[in-house]
Amino acid sequence: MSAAATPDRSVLRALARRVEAGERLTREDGLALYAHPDLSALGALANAAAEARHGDRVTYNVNRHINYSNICRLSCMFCSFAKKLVDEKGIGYEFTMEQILDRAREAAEAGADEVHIVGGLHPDYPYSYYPAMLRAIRDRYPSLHLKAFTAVEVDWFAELAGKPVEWVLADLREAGLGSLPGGGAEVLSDRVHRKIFRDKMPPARWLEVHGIAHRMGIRSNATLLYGHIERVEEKVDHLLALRDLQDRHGGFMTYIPLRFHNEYNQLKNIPMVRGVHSLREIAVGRLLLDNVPHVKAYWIMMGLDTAQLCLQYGADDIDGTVVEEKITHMAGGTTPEGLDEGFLRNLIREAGKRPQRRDTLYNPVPSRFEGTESPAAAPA
Ligand code: V47
Repeated sequence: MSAAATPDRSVLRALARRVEAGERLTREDGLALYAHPDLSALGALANAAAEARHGDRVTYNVNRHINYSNICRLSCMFCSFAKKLVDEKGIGYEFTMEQILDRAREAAEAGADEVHIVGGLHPDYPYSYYPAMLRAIRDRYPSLHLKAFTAVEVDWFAELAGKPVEWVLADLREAGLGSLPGGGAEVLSDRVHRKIFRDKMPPARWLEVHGIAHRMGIRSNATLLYGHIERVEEKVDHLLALRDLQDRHGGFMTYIPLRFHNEYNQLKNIPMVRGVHSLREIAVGRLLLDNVPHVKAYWIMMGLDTAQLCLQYGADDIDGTVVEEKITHMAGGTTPEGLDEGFLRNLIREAGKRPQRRDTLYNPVPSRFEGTESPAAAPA
């Protein structure tokens, strides 16, 4: 092993003492965590931080994604989902309201607790389409929590309505909105914004929209898109910006690092990062974001094996059953589009953790599997 790769355990031991004492980590600490060569020691520290909060519990939900249309006025270089026109093969598509409601019905009939609704920035839909969609789902299937619309969509709706974001969020909440998903943050860096998502709203606006939601009592999630052109300092600054906003209003529930997928988009020459990279993202996120309760290993983007390992590296949530997913799968994703609840629980048990079904807001939900599983680890 070269001198540069020799793990400097004293750095991590010193950090561990500070984490245990409840001390906040600095930007320099964040850089040191990203650079630290002993990944398993870093994982153990992050796992201890997760267990201090959650014990051995790992949560998941029974949910369904509805990507209502991928027609989008933006052209982000990392995105394979967005299309300009509806086509016969359905690569560019618009679900009818009936197709949306069919999916919501299937979710309700399957006993789901949540539908996760996001789409492109459609250039022609009027503002009224969006609250009407929520209202139609809510009125028919009131048991479903509607986690809907990224900050980017909300900002676009404000432009369409000619109203402030506060007004839009209040109107959507009235129509059934339960919370906001964490998408659209990409990397909160002006450089990365300029280079690969310049026509999307700027990073400061993403933070502003979430801050407004939090002030109004609407909870949300936060993502980081990693594994493309971003620099380590930019990821640390991204995490610190989330931590700072969380200090102010406390509305983030979950941090979700998203692994970039490179097929059918303008960044196809960048090789996709592998498992060890994802493990580090989870561990660093857990340690730097001392005020965000949950860290999610999104199995759809990480892959099942890596997501499962992440449960020993600081993640305490593995997302949900999903059922139908387009954003990752149009970019070459190879995971299944959905998993059943029993499978998710086994993934968690095999990782040495205790599965707990939850709703969107992390309240425990009883599972039909409870009491039927053997206490030993799940089948190999
Ligand atoms: O906003 C787009 C990202 C996000 C690609 O809040 C890509 O619980 C990888 O935000 N490769 C949508 N990622 C997904 C998302 C999400 C997923 C699961 C749970 C939650 C939650 C949120 O996917 C987009 C964008 O950042 N994305 N293209 C790509 N090629």
